Amino acid sequence: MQLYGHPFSSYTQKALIALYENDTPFEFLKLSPDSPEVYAEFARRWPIRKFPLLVDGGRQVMEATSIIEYLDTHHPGPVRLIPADSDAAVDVRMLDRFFDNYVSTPQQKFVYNRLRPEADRDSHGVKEARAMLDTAYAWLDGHMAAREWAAGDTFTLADCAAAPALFYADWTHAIGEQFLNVHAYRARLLQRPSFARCVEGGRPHRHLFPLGAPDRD
Ligand SMILES: N[C@@H](CCC(=O)N[C@@H](CS)C(=O)NCC(=O)O)C(=O)O
Repeated sequence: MQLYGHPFSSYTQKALIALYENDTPFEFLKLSPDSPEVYAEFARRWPIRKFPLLVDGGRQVMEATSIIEYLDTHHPGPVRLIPADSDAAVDVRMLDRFFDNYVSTPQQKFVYNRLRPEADRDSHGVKEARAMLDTAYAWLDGHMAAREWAAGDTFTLADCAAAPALFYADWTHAIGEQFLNVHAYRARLLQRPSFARCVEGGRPHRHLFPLGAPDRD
């Protein structure tokens, strides 16, 4: 299998966590200006040009969530990231949507806004994104009060989504000090070996963070 992505990209890390959790063999195809031919093949395969993208022989899978679903179906390992119980899986998928839609998406709004020319910036959109993050942090704090991982006792797809989402969201718009459960969860995610490996992989690229990476984590 081949995974197209970038080590500093949150959604690439989401897929990498799943691969690392089960020690699944794959080749990483880094999207970088140094390898225009890799990017050209990626863009040919997926004109939407959002990464990661997984290629497995004749099959290609877009979207980090779908990549994790695909791995769990076709290359399962000891760590099952989607529960076999279909009702438990509903919760996992619901929480995966929460982290993508209400943490990652507003976080990316800040980043993409900063990358725009000053005259094209969207201050109203950023204000809305900030409010969304605050609401998401508050909801998550209550949700995590009695949980180790997002969907309960075991590490799942939802935690693969949560780890990079909360990692970068806290850099972008700090999680309030009062949200102790969210801070504790983020710290647990940072200690998880699969995500710790992603953080190390991204470390040399911190200068790319458009909002300025803090000197921590
Ligand atoms: N919905 C996609 C989102 C992927 C995404 O936003 N990827 C970012 C990197 S973290 C990207 O491709 N950015 C490049 C761009 O927007 O041009 C997924 O879940 O995989």
